[in-house]
Amino acid sequence: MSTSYRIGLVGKPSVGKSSFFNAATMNDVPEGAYPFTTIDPSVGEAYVRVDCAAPEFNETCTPNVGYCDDGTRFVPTKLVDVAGLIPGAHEGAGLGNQFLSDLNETDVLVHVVDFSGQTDAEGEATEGHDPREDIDFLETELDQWYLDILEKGIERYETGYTTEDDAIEEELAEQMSAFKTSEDEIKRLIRRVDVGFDPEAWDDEERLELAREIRQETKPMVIAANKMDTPEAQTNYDEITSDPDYEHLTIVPCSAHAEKALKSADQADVVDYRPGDDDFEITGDASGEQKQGLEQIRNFLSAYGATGVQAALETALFDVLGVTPVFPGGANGLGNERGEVLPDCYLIPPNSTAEDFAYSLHSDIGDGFLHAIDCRTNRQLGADYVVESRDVLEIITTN
Ligand SMILES: Nc1nc2c(ncn2[C@@H]2O[C@H](COP(=O)(O)OP(=O)(O)O)[C@@H](O)[C@H]2O)c(=O)[nH]1
Ligand SMILES: [Mg+2]
Repeated sequence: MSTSYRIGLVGKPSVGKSSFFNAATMNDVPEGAYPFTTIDPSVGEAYVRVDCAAPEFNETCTPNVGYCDDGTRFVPTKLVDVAGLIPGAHEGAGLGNQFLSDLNETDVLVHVVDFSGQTDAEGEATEGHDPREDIDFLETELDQWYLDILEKGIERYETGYTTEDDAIEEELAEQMSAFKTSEDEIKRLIRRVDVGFDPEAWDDEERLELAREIRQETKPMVIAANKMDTPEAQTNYDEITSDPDYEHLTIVPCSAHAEKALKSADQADVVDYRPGDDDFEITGDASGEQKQGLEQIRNFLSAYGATGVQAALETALFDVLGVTPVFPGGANGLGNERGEVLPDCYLIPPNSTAEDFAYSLHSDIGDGFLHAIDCRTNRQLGADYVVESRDVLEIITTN
């Protein structure tokens, strides 16, 4: 059993969430330039790329899930189209509550922002809207939501629902358990904002600051600067990526339209395109108009390196969340007893040890853990070894 990550697509209406979702999953979800097309959150399977380890062993892999294309593994991950972000969501307006509970189920967010500035705060058509407003809006909204919950925890602590010697981090970790945080993490964040451990002494600003820290830590986020195929978006992108106030953000230039067009053309055998690549080949008959469209996309790819859909997902999972891809293997050959070669690529939490990895395979394997073997070097690794990206590991157990 491997850990399953959920990447949530968020953003105000009409920024291109459904288009991004469809491009990434090629599922059929209604799209349209009007609010609330997607009432229910849509969950689909997307892929993240991992360089396959099999070629290093002169082997050809046989993936159990996902697929391998010329040395690139496409490892499945869950993608959720979280509709319903509107101003005032945390106060329960509109689809707000549903939005927040769906959000709770995600590990990392891709905030889809319409960089063309052609949708206003409510998702209606406009001109010259500053995408920075949308970035700020979502952050503020999430911070308020966290602050509300933080305040409840502080209140409980102060009114003595807890036993006397309970620490504040214990109360807050419990109150914020939906965010998958821990006492240690809360403690570390309280230290980081440097407010001391007596919540009665925290003023409003300090509470908000702490809420913000906890939010950033438990709900990390990438910004997909979407509609980058428009000149307005390109101008905004240049401006925002050189604005020092937005330096701390991870912004990935993106065209959901381009990704979708290439995948559709690939399925129709008009082009040969591997998702995430920086180029494609025209292999079939294309009309003059279609060719022209494809050449425009080719220009986009050479300017931005890719359509950005794959890049946004991978940046979220690997760079922002720090997930580690690891291959279970055998030191005496990669094949298992069923003749499968490197059938799995697991995505495990950052800083997982060899023993953690064993537990993620199966609790029995974790319980019986003796040591791991690095299949590339045949070196023996102890329980505390921190797994590195693309390790190929065999776990040796007592049973
Ligand atoms: N130019 C351009 N338009 C896009 C792109 N992605 C989405 N759109 C358009 O933006 C509008 C809203 O898209 P949709 O996916 O329904 O947005 P959602 O409300 O956030 O799910 C539609 O007209 C899309 O065709 C893109 O990459 N480039
Ligand atoms: Mg939608």
